[in-house]
Amino acid sequence: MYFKEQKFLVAGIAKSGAASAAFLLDRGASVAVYDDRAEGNVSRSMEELAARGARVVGEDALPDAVARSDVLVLSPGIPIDHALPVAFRRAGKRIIGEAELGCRFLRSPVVAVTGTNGKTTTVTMIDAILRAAGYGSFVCGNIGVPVVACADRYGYDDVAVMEVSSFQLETLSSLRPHVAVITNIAEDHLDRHYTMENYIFLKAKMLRNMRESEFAVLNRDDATVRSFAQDARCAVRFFSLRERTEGAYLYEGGLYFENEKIMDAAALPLKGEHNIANALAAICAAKLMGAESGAIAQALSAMRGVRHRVESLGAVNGVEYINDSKGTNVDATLRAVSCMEEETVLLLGGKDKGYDYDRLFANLKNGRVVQFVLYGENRFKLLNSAVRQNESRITLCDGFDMAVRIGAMAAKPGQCVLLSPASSSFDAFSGYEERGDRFAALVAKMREERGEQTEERLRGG
Ligand code: UMA
Repeated sequence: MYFKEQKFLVAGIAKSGAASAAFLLDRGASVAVYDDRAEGNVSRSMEELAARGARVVGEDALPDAVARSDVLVLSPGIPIDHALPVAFRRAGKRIIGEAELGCRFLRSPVVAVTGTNGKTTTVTMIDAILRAAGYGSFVCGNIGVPVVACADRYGYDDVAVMEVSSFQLETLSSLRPHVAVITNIAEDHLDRHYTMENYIFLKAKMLRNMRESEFAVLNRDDATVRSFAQDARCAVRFFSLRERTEGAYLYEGGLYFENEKIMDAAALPLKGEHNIANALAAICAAKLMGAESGAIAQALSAMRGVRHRVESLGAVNGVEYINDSKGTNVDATLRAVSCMEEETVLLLGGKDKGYDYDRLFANLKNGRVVQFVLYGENRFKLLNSAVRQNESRITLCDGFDMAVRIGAMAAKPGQCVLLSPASSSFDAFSGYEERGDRFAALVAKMREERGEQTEERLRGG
């Protein structure tokens, strides 16, 4: 990539775009920056980049910017059918994602993790294991750290544990991990990718550049993920909760890697069957990277939950509040509910991603959920599904704060209020983190109103 001879337009100036623009400016490239919503933090970032030599482009100047630029660097949050990439494609010009730019310059070997659910937990587990085993491991990608921001910071002796989303895979072609993990595939992001075929195609893209000396770690219990083995040109290992397989598996309560017992499943602090699957995926990846079994057991036994993923916020008035703001699809919410030991009031809603919520209500019919509080932009779609499933334990409201208050009123001491919305947050928040933080702030306010002390409890996600 010839930085000084090409003109770059960077679109979407949040974390990814700001890091991409800074990376390019550092190399003396000509950089223009654009965002559909140039306000707040975004406009502050744009000002900082302008002070370093970037040209800030407004909507009116976009056609001219497209004509003057050679390469569009796209943030993962901007869909590939947005008018700007479409204009670039029409003009026969290149489009790359932030992760693509990062992967072209990242020197460290990569352990990449994709899938619908469990990515962040699995990445966190692999990183913890590798660090316990003495590797210079770091996390990057969809977990909140742009890949491009790591390119200069880490070297050949480090290991990048990269969370890769389907959004990033749209514009990613140079990724060639040493180990690639695919956790599972369920319905997600259909508002962006339109069909399951497109979504599965993107997930499969992660293995495309891999060859004999590299390893795919696939979920054997997931038919779609298992089928990726057929076309893989790299070596394949599996992980399974159900059968002894070539790779990592659960057998008589133990977590095994190819006939060697690594630890008891009961020693995992993170609860739920899905977390055993995440741990098996992590064990398999770590073993293929050469980690010692002792380091694996030690790191997994010390694992704490991931923020916004079935995270206990403690109790107020005898009701425990659980933040699973990261539960943005139906499967994630079903997994979160499966972790609940008490009767649960479930807060559901936000921006629809094209889901079939009938499946959600059908699966929760005879479980621990005692009340559903539906809120947000998609509340009527949720309500229609609930009615179709003869679900009557429902309260409907508009905003998020009201939903939390209603949840608190509905729950009795000894029960839980679980925020696991099965929807994205973008109807009212900048992301799931902001929504989870708002939930935590509202719980803290209720605690303060009652004059109670904080009581943290580990639950794990
Ligand atoms: N924007 C536009 N036009 C649009 C859409 C967005 O101009 O049509 C602008 C917004 O105004 C905003 C910027 O683009 O300023 C947002 O870009 P972004 O959404 O890519 O935000 P980043 O902060 O760069 O975060 C991205 C990932 N976000 C998304 O994929 C939506 C983060 O994943 C990731 O952690 C970060 O890069 C670092 O790699 C978040 C996520 O929600 C956690 N991911 C999805 C998920 O996990 O389900 C895929």
